[in-house]
Amino acid sequence: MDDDWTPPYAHDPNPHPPDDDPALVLVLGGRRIRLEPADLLALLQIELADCYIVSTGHGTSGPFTFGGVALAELPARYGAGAWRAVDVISADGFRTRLSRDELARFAARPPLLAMVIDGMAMTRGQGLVRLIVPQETDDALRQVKWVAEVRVLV
Ligand SMILES: Nc1nc2c(c(=O)[nH]1)N[C@H]1C(S)=C(S)[C@@H](COP(=O)(O)O)O[C@H]1N2
Ligand SMILES: [Mo]
Repeated sequence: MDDDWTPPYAHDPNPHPPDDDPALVLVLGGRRIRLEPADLLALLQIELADCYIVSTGHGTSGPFTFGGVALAELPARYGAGAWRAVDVISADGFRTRLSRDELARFAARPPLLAMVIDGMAMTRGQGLVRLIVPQETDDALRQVKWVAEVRVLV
């Protein structure tokens, strides 16, 4: 596995999108695959009801129903073999890591790359494309807005 970084987290959520480009790059086995929201919308869509964003700074929002692609779908779909974890990194340098074991344990409510919120297309301001990890209920450090890179680690 790559460097096991300590996330540069401050509980100081950024309300402003760093740029206008909602595409993300899937980094997998030496390849860099650019995926637009439309590419993700062409894959199997999953809906997760009763999701909350729990900010330790400005309170809890929700419940929301998020729609999108299961994060665990991407390594399989794009031909990763023995992958061990996925790093999800935003355009403003926020990030989280989900291990393959965690994603398997969470499969009943799979962490999503979300593009829909309460039946509406998510706006860039709302986080498009946003990682939603429904199992995280004590803070929102894994609810990464503006996903710019998904890096598959072997
Ligand atoms: N890209 C990015 N995602 C982020 C953050 C951030 O600063 N940048 N802050 C996190 C934190 S600490 C919180 S509390 C929530 C805030 O989500 P909200 O803007 O939907 O309330 O986003 C999380 N995701
Ligand atoms: Mo937060």
